Amino acid sequence: MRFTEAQIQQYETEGYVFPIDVLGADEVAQHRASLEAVEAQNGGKLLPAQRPKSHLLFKWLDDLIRDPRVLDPIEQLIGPNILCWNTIFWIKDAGSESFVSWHQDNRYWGLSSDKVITAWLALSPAQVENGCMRIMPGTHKGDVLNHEDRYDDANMLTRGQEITEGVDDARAVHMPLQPGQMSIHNYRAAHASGPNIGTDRRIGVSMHFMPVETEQVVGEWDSAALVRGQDSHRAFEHTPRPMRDLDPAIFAFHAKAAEAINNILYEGAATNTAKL
Ligand SMILES: O=C(O)CCC(=O)C(=O)O
Repeated sequence: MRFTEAQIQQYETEGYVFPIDVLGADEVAQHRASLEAVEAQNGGKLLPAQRPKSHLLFKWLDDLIRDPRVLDPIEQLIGPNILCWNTIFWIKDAGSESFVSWHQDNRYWGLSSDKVITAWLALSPAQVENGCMRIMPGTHKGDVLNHEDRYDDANMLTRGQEITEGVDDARAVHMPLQPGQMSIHNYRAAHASGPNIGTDRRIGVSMHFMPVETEQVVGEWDSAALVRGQDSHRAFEHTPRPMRDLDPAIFAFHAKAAEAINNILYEGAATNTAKL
């Protein structure tokens, strides 16, 4: 899939594009089953430490971040040499109050580039009633807005960080997706999502892509997968590839990489509530 000129223009001016067809129904079913098999080993939920850098835990996800159906449109926006910094699951069970407050990711990720793109792929329906993402058009072009740490247990963000002013809910755009579709947004764009009052789980996985010239300016050590092209910059250690789901050969690398991200996300916070 390649973006049309109109989609590229939409991304530049509004900061997002959706929906983009990526996976067929069989692939969605297989990936969801793989995820739910790991959840079943832990009583029905991923462990907190299994949410970040999850391409090191799920082989299909490590393949997906290199899949031309995902990368071809990303390359049109950020060029041919691409790193995937992180992959995170965002799961809201049916009836769950979990939500995501309005935030901009460039405030927290310690990445030097303005070009970082989040691709958010749905493994179940992500509709308004089960808490699909909402985005504030154009906020990727402005300043970083003021955020406050609110530490709400139902908030899926590390510190419950929330933009205190500059967001007008009436202008927000919902980004509903069918299973197998993805949205993309610039990580500077303010986004949020509500609770799941639907009857199915809302399962999404986000993949964060950036040009190889990007640097980590908060953490001393960080890692990323080289998913396309060459990395002449080598600012991030390249992540090893799992041979299968939960490949024990790279458990230690995953633990180190997840902890590094956790420390970056909590930098300057009063409390680190993650249980890695
Ligand atoms: O899944 C959600 O509702 C929010 C995801 C998010 O904040 C992100 O991918 O950056």
